[in-house]
Amino acid sequence: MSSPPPDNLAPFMEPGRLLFAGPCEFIWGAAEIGGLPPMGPPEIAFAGRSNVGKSSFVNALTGRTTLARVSHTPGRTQQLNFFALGGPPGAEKMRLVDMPGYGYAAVSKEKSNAWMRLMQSFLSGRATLLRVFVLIDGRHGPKPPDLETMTAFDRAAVSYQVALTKLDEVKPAVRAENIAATLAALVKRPAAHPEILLTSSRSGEGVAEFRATIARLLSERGA
Ligand SMILES: Nc1nc2c(ncn2[C@@H]2O[C@H](COP(=O)(O)OP(=O)(O)OP(=O)(O)O)[C@@H](O)[C@H]2O)c(=O)[nH]1
Ligand SMILES: [Mg+2]
Repeated sequence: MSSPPPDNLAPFMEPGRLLFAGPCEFIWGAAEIGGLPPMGPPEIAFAGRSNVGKSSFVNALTGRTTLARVSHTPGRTQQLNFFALGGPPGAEKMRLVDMPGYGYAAVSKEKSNAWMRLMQSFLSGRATLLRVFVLIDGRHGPKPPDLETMTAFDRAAVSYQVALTKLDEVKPAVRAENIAATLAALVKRPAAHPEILLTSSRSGEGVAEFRATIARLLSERGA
């Protein structure tokens, strides 16, 4: 938290803070492909293995504790949850989309296949989707399901950026190793953003930089 943001992010720290300073409201839950909300303002989505901390991070970004439901038990989030940010629902500046996790064996194959189809259909057919953030557990670095997901995004040309989570629990040596392994896994991935985000929703590490990254993304797309 103490190190300054990279130069290219510095101008977006304040716009990022402001974007997330206002209200953020749950607007829509989609449990099936036909149930997606009509496209509107730009969207960003959160993907990652079950229990990696997606819903917790949505809460950390928006400064809430109970906006997105969090659980010790993997498989908590069971639909695509849409949140309106930067304005009242209907006039929001953008939307955040919290998604179910992948790679959790205790969720029935049938259910997890249905979630995967739902996510694939959303991610590949959404003109208003700016970027998917792929959250990877910073305690372990990328695992096979993470690599498979990134490969699927590369093939479908879904633009994504990786963030490491739960870094409050990671000792410096392991942290350096897992950062290196993550960067190595991103080389030659055409749809991957080259920079990774280092985060913890518990300590607040990287939250301000994440907000700035989103503000920069909005400004790049002229939104
Ligand atoms: N130490 C630590 N634990 C965290 C952090 N973020 C989340 N957790 C814990 O990780 C568990 C899972 O968090 P969730 O936010 O529900 O994870 P999720 O990725 O949304 O999980 P699914 O919805 O099941 O895919 C909870 O017990 C959280 O308290 C973090 O930054 N640090
Ligand atoms: Mg969740």
